[in-house]
Amino acid sequence: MHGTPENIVILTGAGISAESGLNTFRAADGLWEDHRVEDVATPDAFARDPALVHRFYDARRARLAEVEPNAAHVALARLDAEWPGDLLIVTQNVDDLHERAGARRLLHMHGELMSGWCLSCDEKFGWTGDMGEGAACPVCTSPGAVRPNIVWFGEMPYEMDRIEQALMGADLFVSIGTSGAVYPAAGFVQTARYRGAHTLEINLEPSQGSIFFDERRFGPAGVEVPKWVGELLQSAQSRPMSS
Ligand code: BV8
Repeated sequence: MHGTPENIVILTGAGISAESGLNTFRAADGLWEDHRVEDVATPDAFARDPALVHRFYDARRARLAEVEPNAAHVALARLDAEWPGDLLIVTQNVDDLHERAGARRLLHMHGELMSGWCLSCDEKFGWTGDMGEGAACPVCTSPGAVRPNIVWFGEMPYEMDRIEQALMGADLFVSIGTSGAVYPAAGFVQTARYRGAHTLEINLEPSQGSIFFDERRFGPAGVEVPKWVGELLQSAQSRPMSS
């Protein structure tokens, strides 16, 4: 059994938002909100049919108003508030449920539904409501140059330096609700292992990288994450104060 950790990195994926009512990416039929991923989540798709891609993201952004964070988001926000060491939640999700649960030490490596990016002036900004093709940039006012601030396939995820830094210093890496199908996120467990971190996977079923984890807990995030957070905070309370 490993000791009580100091510095924690937590990776989350669509599975942590499933119990809030948001669809995950890889339903049985491999479709995602009735679309093939390559038809809506690539720069080519956007160049080919911007209206379709805007409809896809506008629908998902509107859905956010109908859902709430679940017990897993709330438990991570509590851990974030109470953990004395370093802690970083790296989410692949583009929903705002971690923030709405109160998480602060958080970054969205694949962008956010509630954000836009102007291709004229390159500014990024908050966005609520539909975007559509003709949206005007709130910064440079040019019409029709605003795209979803989402990292599509083939695009570079955000804040990779900060993520690598956190992984280099972590002694505990926890992956929650992700299939381990998409890189570079799916490779973070390797970096953590290489640095000697203890690795824990919490998922409904084994992910594609399950064999790389020292410890695995299977079940719904809404049940397993609060349990894990409770145990971790309990063990931290009972350890001698680190000098
Ligand atoms: C990059 C935003 C390089 C979109 C997303 C071969 C060909 C082409 C490309 C590649 C290739 N090999 C590797 C690549 C790169 C590619 C990639 O990895 N492709 C895969 C498919 C092979 N990666 C990229 O393109 C990345 N960029 O590599 O750039 C580069 C380098 C230099 C300069 C420029 C560029 C960018 C990837 C980001 C793509 N964008 N999202 C949007 O959201 O609209 S990815 C999208 O899928 C999500 O963001 C998420 O990251 C990803 C994986 O989804 P998951 O979150 O894991 O969800 P999933 O449904 O898959 O799984 C859910 C899990 O939860 C399941 O395991 C399930 O069991 C579990 N679960 C369900 N319910 C519950 C639960 N668990 C607990 N409780 C529950 N209740």
